[in-house]
Parts: sequence; structure tokens; C-alpha cells
Amino acid sequence: IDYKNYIAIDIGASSGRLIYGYLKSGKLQLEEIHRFKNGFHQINHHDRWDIDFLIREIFIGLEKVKERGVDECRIGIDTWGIDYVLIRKNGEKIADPISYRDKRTNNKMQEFCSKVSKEKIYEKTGIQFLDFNTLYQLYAEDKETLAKADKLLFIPDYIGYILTGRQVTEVTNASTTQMLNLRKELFDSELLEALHIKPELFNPLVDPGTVLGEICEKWYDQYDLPKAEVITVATHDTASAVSGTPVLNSDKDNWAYISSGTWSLIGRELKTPINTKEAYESNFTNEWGAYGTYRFLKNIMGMWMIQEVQRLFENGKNTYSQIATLSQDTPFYNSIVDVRDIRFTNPPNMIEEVQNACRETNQPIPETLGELANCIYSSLAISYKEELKNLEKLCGVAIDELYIVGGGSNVEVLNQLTANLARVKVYAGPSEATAIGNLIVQMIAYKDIASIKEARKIIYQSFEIKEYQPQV
Ligand code: LRH
Repeated sequence: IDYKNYIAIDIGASSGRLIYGYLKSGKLQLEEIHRFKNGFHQINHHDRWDIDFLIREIFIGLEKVKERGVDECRIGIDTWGIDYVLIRKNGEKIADPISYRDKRTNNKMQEFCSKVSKEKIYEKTGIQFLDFNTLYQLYAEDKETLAKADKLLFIPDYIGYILTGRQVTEVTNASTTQMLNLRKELFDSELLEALHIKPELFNPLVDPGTVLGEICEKWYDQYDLPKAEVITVATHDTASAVSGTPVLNSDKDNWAYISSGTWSLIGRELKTPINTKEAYESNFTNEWGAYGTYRFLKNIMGMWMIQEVQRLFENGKNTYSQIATLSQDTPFYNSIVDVRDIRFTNPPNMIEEVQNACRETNQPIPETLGELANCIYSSLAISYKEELKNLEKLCGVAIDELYIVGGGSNVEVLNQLTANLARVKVYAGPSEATAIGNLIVQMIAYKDIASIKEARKIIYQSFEIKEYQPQV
């Protein structure tokens, strides 16, 4: 196998892509090979992901990799967190995975936490309380379906299993379940008991950088694929994005990041988790990162609100960059909504939900696309500022550099609003930080890059990073 060709399969809630990455003269080169849409659909009374469609698109992408002249490569897979596929003993999936936005978890968190207290769950796991965490999804899961299940695979682990026939549970993603015990570094037995779930439902935990295996022979009968070995990367997209953040001096404690996609994940990279009473009260999370780090962060609604408004307004005919331009027609901060409110998780109509929230608080009601985007960007910038302040307080540090990565880092107006409001210097880009993080964990595993520190330097030098100074 030629160690020098790397493919990142990176699938978020709204789109997926296959990116070919390689090092040339010390710089990281990227080529987008294939891109496809993702989203959930109502099937059998639930919002579900079409996982077979995603797998087909992966094979189409891998065929394109071969057409591109890459005969041998390594592959890493990352996706959104939390969701899972249940499979039978014969290895077949029982049903398409249900999306974390599905209504089945409504009120389930409260119900579960009356059995095991919130304080105890946080002390054990250090994970933020979100209604849709796997813990509450499993609590809401249909008991007959669970009884049929031999194994539970998280989305990237399931894709890896389909490709290679090998099953593992990768830790950065598993930590988003709110079921891993921080101290024991295992699924917490008390939480599993409260769910009536046996530990054997899960495959052994593995760290990012572990070789999974080669693509199964049977797929070569159906598709014209390159020879490839799958390596388990930091399979949670946010963990990959943080690894792909171009911070030059990560040892300093003056920096924070926002992984800006469907969600905005705002936080710091830590060596030791913070699961104190204060962190619990601020509902910050300690998701596990690559190389023994923790992602101490807060989930904020993010570009999902814009994505939904874009989809609904004039049948989705406006592009995101047109929307960003239109948002500047009116002064910012005219109408503000709380982007952390669960009313925006999956409303029937995002436009009406934003308008209702403004109406209920006696603010001007955004009507045009520009006004709606203006309201969402203003609200996001305010929440970024507030959570940065929380972060500083909880960590006892002063932050003056903010690295915004991911698709949302292209929204220049929001970058500037954030710099102004939070009084920090913003570094924006790369927009493909997640795929980049996926690639560099592979490159480090195969010793093409010495360390994450060196990798971040390479990323900084390889891509255009825009800088925004706070303006008065
Ligand atoms: C971002 C993300 C986030 C999770 C959510 C389900 O794509 O993985 O980190 O909380 O999706």
C-alpha cells in the first residue's frame, strides 16, 4: 500500500464529502473528490438517516478516487455524534438509525434523571445535558428493537464495519453518548444498569489512530475500488475539527475554538477534564479528543437555523453567500433570540419559530430573508460572546484568540461581529478543518507527520486563514 494517499470520508448532518489529501513540499494538499447531501426523513413514524444512501455515496466517491488515479490509499471516517445503528447477530441492521432531532426523546431526559440524578451523571461523565444524548435515546428506544439487537454501532463505526467487516467503538464519538465514565474510561456500569443494557452491546473501545482493516473483498465484486485500508480516526466530527484547527501554539491557554457547522461547538482543548459544580451549572461538556485531550465546550444551535431558513425561504433558491450579503441591509442586534432554546432544535417551520420568538418578546419581527439572517447572526454572535466569557471563568484563563473552523467560518460578517462583540482576534478557516483533522490523524498514525503540534503548523501554512481584529 502506498502510505502517501489519504482519503477523508467526512459526513455532517447536512452534507458528506470524500476528500483526497496528501503532503507536497511540506504542505497539505486537498482535492474534493465527491460531495453529497445528507438529511433525515420521516420513515416509520421517526426522523431517520438514510444510511444505505450514505454508504452508496461513499462507494461512488471511492470509485472516483480510483478514476483520479489513486490505486492505493488509507481511509478515515468521521461523522456527527450521538446517533447509532442497532444490528442483529447476523450483522444486519435492524432499522435505519433515528436522528437525534427526532421527537422520541421529548421529556426523556427529565424522566431518566429522576432515576439517576443529573449531578451524579455529570460527575461520572462530565458531558453536557442535551435532550437527545444517546443516553436518553436508548432510554426512549423501543424495547422490542433493543431485545433483537446484538450490537450497537455508532454511525462512523457502522460505516467502518460495512467497509471492513470489523467492529469497534471509537472513543471520541462514544464520549458524546453521556455514558462513558471519565475515571474508568469505560461505559459506566450504573448508567447501563439503569437502561437495562448489557455492556456486551458495545464493541471494545479504541483510540483514534487504530488500524481497522482492509475493505472487504465482496465490495470489489460490486464496485471498482482502490486497494484501501481503513484507519479509525477521531471519528466524531468535532474531535476531527479540533485536531484540524490551525493553532500555532497550542500549549498556550489564551485560545479557544468554534467548530462552526450545523452546530457551533465553542470551547477549549484541555489535558484534564473539568467536571466541577460550576461546569455542571454552566452545562459545559468534556467530550474526549484525540491524543488524550478533552474538548471542554458548549453546543450552540449553529448554522442549522440558517440552513432551515434557507431551505424554506423561496424554495431554497438563495445561496448562503447571498444570505450573508442580505443580512447586512439592516443594523445588527435589532431582534435577538436565544439560540440555545430547544424550540429551535426541530421546529415544523424555522422561519415561523424565529418570528414567534421575536413576537413573544416584543421585538421587531424579521420578515425578509436578510432580516431573518440578521437576527440569527446577531443571536449567534451574542451567544458566542456569552459562552466565551463562561469558558474564561470556568477555566480561569483570559482568551484573546478565537479560531473559527468549518463551513461556518466562511461567513465573514459573523466572524467580524464575533470579534467585535467578544473583543478577541478571530482566525477564520479552514472550512474543511474536519476532513483535515481526519487526514492528519491518519498521517500521524503512519508517521508522515510527527505530532499533532507539527500537523497544526502544517495546516496553518497550507491554507488561507483570515484574521479579524475587534473594531470599535
Ligand atoms: C456536530 C455534532 C455535534 C453533536 C451533534 C449531534 O456535527 O457532531 O458535536 O453534538 O453533531
